[in-house]
Amino acid sequence: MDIPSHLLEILQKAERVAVLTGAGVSAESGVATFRDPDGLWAQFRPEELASMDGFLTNPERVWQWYQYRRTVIHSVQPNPGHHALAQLEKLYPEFTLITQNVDRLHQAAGSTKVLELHGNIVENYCSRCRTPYSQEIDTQAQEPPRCPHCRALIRPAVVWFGEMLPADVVEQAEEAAQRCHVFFTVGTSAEVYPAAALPYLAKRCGAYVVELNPSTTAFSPYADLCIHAPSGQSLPRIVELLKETIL
Ligand code: BJW
Ligand code: ZN
Repeated sequence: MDIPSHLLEILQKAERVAVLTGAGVSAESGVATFRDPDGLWAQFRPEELASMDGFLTNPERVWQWYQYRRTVIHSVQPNPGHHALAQLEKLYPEFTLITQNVDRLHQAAGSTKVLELHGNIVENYCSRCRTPYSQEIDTQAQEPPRCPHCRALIRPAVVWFGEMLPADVVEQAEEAAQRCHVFFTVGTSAEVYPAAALPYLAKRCGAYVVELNPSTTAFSPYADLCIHAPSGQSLPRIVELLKETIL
């Protein structure tokens, strides 16, 4: 895998770096992506499992799907890509890690500040009164519990299709995209908005935008540089070379 020397020169000079990650970053940990041929949406219908309509139509089915994914996520570890991003954070005075992932593997790898655009799969909240229920739910339960305050169904703390993303998180992500000198878009198909708009925003605001993905995406034609390799390989190599040039 070739890491062009001009990328290292740009990274050496940069003071502000932002990174957007997607499901591909966790693929090498054994977490399925969504839109790859072996991804979750090849097996399951997104509108049935990742929407409020789907949840209200069949709460048990949706709850069991999330319980299954929770057991997968509890059994996996961060991979070299996650660890490299945790190291990259330490090299810059201003570093922003924005993720669409709900698996918390960035935090497990040691990233200290992670902007979670699509929430997380660990916690829950009441679908009516929005009372948060953080990790107090029995992961073996086969149907969603009811909120003790209002008796409505408790749901996973993820963002489903048609739902607004947390406004404060989006605001911080957009600010980072606007301010950064280098923006990485890593392991995402760049198809789901508003997250997919961030690399375009960064580019419009003058950042050098690098895509790390084994495949071509909707954003690839607009990237300044595409490195077609698994992020568990490209990210550690970039960090290794950067450390060599800085020291
Ligand atoms: C590797 C690799 C390796 C493999 N290394 N890489 C029409 C046009 C525009 C927008 C819309 C539209 N119709 C509706 C919308 C809005 C909608 C949307 O964008 N839909 C598009 C699909 C068209 N967005 C929303 O609804 C969002 N809310 C919103 O817009 O609110 C305003 C609004 C309100 C009311 C009405 C309309 C608008 C919410 C989006 C929520 C997304 N939720 C999910 C599920 C989260 C919970 C859960 O996990 O169950 O988030 S969907 C799913 O997709 C998940 C992901 O975070 C998200 C993005 O996927 P990601 O991460 O990119 O994964 P993949 O699988 O797509 O790609 C993996 C990539 O990895 C691939 O490129 C591989 O090549 C690569 N890869 N191995 C590196 N080893
Ligand atoms: Zn409630």
